[in-house]
Amino acid sequence: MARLFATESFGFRARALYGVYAVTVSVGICLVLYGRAVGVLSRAAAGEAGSEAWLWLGMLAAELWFGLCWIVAQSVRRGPVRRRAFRDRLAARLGDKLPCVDIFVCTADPRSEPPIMVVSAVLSVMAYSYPADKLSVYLSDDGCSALTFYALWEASRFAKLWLPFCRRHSIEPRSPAAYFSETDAKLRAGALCSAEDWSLVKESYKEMTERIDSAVMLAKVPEEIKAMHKGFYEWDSSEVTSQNHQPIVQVLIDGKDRSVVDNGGSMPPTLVYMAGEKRPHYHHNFKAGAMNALIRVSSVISNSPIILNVDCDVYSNNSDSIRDALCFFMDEEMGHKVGFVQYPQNYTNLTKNDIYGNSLNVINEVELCGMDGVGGPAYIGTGCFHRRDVLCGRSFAEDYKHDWDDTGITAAKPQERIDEIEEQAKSVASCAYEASNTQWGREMGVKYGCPVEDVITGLAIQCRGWASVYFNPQRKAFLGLAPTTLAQTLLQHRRFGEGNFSILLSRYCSVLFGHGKIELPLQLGYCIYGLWAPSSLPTLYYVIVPSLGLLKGIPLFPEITSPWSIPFVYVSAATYMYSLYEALSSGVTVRGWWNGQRMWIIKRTTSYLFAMIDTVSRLLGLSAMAFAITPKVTDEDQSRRYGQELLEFGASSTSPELVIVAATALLSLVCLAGGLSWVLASGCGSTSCLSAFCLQIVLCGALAAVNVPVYEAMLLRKDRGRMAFRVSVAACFGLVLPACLIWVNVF
Ligand SMILES: *[C@@H]1O[C@H](CO)[C@@H](O)[C@H](O)[C@H]1NC(C)=O
Ligand SMILES: CC(=O)N[C@H]1CO[C@H](CO)[C@@H](O)[C@@H]1O
Repeated sequence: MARLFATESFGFRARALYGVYAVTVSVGICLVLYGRAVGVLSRAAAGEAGSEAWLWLGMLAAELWFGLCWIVAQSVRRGPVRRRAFRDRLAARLGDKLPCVDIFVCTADPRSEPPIMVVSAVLSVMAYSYPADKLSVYLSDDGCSALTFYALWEASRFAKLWLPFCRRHSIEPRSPAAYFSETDAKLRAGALCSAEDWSLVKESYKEMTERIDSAVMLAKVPEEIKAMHKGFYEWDSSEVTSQNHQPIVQVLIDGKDRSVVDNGGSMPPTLVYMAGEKRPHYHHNFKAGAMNALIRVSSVISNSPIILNVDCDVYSNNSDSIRDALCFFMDEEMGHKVGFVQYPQNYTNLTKNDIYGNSLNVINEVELCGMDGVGGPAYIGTGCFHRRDVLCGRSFAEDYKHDWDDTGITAAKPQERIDEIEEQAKSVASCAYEASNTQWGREMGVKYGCPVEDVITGLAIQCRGWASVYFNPQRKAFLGLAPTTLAQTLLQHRRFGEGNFSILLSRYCSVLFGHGKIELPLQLGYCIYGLWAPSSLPTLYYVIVPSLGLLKGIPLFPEITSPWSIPFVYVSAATYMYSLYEALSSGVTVRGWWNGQRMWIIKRTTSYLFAMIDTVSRLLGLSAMAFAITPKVTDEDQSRRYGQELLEFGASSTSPELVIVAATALLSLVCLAGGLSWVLASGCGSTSCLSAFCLQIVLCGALAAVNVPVYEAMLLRKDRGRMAFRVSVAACFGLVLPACLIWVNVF
């Protein structure tokens, strides 16, 4: 029987070339470390320059760490694979005998995630080309906001116009916001529909947007609308706040009810609003708690065997994605092993040169493919299809066979009225339910207690024997919104860094937890992200100490004329060339790569530093876990600068992150200028001096070059996104100047 999917290897065009690269760089790293160790010993033995030996020891430690990170990163670079799905074979085999699918959309806060954006995400997944009676869409509102409920209610009405329109004209993408943001002429040409039909839908979308936006602005649902759905009465009591409220489950559309017919004469999918109960004395576990409540609520309402979850800032860009994903689950030979199918996280609103290095291209195009080659990608929390069984804690067994015929409630409980189902669903979304059923968050559902709960959940699934599949089609299936300011980017990475580092330190550390259950390269693959946060210290050392050394005339690298400098030069040149190659082959521009290098340093010296401090202080019990949502709102002015690829420092903001960015940038510049003038004015009068400081000058010069946009923001720019004057002053007089003075006088 023909397979439903194919797997092929790809990668460095000539595998042999990759082998040469990997072997020579490994040898180079060993020589660097050896040369460094010899240098430390000889300086220690020389005695009189005692402090120099300590500085060399610090360099040795940093280089050991970078070498370790490099080796870990190679674990997923040896055999990346790509998957293809044969949707037409699936159709030929199954016809319309498809399994039911539940789709979970999670939102948390109507201020940072505007309801109109959530509505577009929901509409885009409701519009999948899939039998509507087999599709159920659930929105979890962790902010328990009447405004979000109102927006969803509006969406349930607009869906009756939108879904038949999508189907009639096969339009793509099926998020109305994304669709109507294209120019009219282009759309009309693509959609091939009558002008009246088209303007009717467009007008109606515009009106809905205005109603929702004005309700959000007034922070109030219009009185006359409240009477139109019983769900609004859930917010009548003044006791309902986002942190303290009863469980709310409202079925807005019952897709099984044949009397609900959309304007095109066919049924829309089921649409459910849920806000899991929150009480001050119960821990609600953030998104993981919401996901688990969704799993239970949906088991009462539709109980589909396949679950897709997406974030609320993501929309579906391909109405056939469900069928693609099913090819992996339903393949006769391998399908029964597949626990989840992960799609990459792609963004719509990246600028050409990706100023904040947010594209995740290398992760999407290289690392996740590499993990797939050695056992399966991590679960990254959005754009992922799971088996319900797997999410609920089932272990894999060789004889596992899913009976696709009898799962999901298509017409079950016809005698039960919606109200009864809602009551039942509310009881499983209550705090008391989890308190009495303590396996949730541990053995069942998404795991609790970590800011990146998705990753450990996926790891545990793989450790229970399931394979996972990474599917990265040419045409992207899900498109989300990337952070568009520096502050948002740094916040997001602080959370990533903290989450992955706490996994590394917890009992879920992939090397311990996965030992004997998943392959070693996959165990190491998970560590790549865990090493981000602790990398902050060696990076800071490398950014600060060689620059200061140059200022004072302390050589920290071998002389360029000595053979020991060769491995330094080779390892840096080869790894940077390879990283450029990897970036270019993943669709990043050269400037994008360069911007990525700047962000690499900024993230490591700020986000990951704070991530590490947060993690350690949490482990010591000094602070509790927080879950920072990256806001998806920017003002027009900021968007314009984002479009122009100007770094956004927010002229009035003065966070410690910004002071560090300014200080490290300034330090490189000051030390480069000071060092160069000193060397060129022949502070030591010969070429041997230049030779001793050559590598340090190159490093310091590269740091200064990569920071040029930071200097511009501090000194030249006039717009509202420049660096605040106070930040520059604080960095200059609070950090850089004292550091230089102390350094010059002490060492
Ligand atoms: C999104 O889908 C459209 C087709 O509707 C396609 O042309 C486009 O390339 C897709 N976007 C991405 C980023 O793949
Ligand atoms: C929501 C959001 O931030 N959208 C932005 C995406 O990026 C473009 C520029 O490329 C901005 O104009 C949008 O405002």
